[in-house]
Amino acid sequence: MREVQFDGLVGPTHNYGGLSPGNVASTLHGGQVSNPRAAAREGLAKMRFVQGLGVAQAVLPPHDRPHLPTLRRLGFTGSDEQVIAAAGEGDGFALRICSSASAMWTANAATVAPSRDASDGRVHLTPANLQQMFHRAIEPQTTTRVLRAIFADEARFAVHDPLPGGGQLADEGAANHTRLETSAGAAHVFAWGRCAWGAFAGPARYPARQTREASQTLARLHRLDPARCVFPHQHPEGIDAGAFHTDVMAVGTGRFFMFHELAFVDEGQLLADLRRLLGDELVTVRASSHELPAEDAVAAYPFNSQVLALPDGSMVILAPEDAREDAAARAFLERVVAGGGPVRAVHYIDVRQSMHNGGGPACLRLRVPLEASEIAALSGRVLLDRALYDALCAWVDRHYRDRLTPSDLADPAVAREGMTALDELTKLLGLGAVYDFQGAP
Ligand code: SUG
Repeated sequence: MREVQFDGLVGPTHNYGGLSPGNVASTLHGGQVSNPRAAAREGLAKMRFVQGLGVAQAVLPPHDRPHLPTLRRLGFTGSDEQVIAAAGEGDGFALRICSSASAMWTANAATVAPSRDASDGRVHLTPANLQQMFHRAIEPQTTTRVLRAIFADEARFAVHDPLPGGGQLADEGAANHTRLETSAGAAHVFAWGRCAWGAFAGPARYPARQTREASQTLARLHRLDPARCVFPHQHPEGIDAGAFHTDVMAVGTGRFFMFHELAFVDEGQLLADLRRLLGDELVTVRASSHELPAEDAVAAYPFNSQVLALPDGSMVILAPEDAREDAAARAFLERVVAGGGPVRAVHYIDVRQSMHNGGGPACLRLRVPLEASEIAALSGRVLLDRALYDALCAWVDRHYRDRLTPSDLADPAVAREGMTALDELTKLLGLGAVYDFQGAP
């Protein structure tokens, strides 16, 4: 089994809309000028780097934005041009919440279980409903179509509908899920920030996004052994410091898990459960607030790194450039490498365009553990090789602007350019019709 990294291609409307309260970077950079072309190129460079390490890398397409069907549902009428112009009036908020390129953060696209952990022997994917933020709640329909186009073989893959139930089953996808594995077996860590039913200690300043009930439903839907699932509570102080998803303060894969002391409320219980399920092979590294203040963890994102298992069995961390520049974050990552565990090196990568919206390397990828036969059964041309990388770079250079402000979204040319680009992309990736403007069902 190999963990395939499915990265989201950054969409042509990548902009700083200031749309995510509780996501410190999004609020801080709201209204600034973005560079969609540079953002897409940074993402592609990261994918190329990962593939160069010998790790399987794949791509997921961006979504069509501004999303005209949603704008029409909000009551804007007339031609596409009229809809966009009316939604852009005043403070342009309606247009902004329908124009984010947020589908690029594919750690929030879905939650995934490998076939070897599911009792029916299939790979399970549930697209996240992303109920908590309007601009993200319009992603699941297209995400479902895209995943069904790629994971089309129903004998091997089950792509479920997003969870029902509105805010009570609010689900943010794999950003709150970690699969660990040793020779003793696998363990699934499903973290949550609030309960739909029942009392809990919640954050005071910022919203908690994932519900415990959503996490429990995913474990059941994916046919996991309940005895191998744990459901820790995200620390409310961590959320209030800006850890809106678990992956802002914790990351792990295989036999390695690192976390900040403000990631979970009861880390003692979590570690005891993991030790019981995974035995002594599991290596954990904890950062205290003294060693790594929460502000540094949130600003520099050392935990929002990719932990990648290389073909020789060793691991590397792919961290954002910002973590190299932050003394405390860098010292922590250096301690991880020096500690004698499976992680042999830290590589730093510049994904600043995404970071300014609160999305680090780990947000930009969805991990899908697949057997070789399952990789061979994927539909479309989504596995990255040199030729696809070159084709995607040329596609970005042909279609993307190098400057975009939230107010530019009112220009109907932005929507037209996006549709032309995405139509071409679906042909390049061999996906068929996945967008509303292509008449997808
Ligand atoms: O949902 N930012 C995203 C960042 C998602 C990061 N993902 C993970 N941690 N896995 C969010 O808050 C900002 C968009 C804006 O403000 O324009 C945004 O949606």
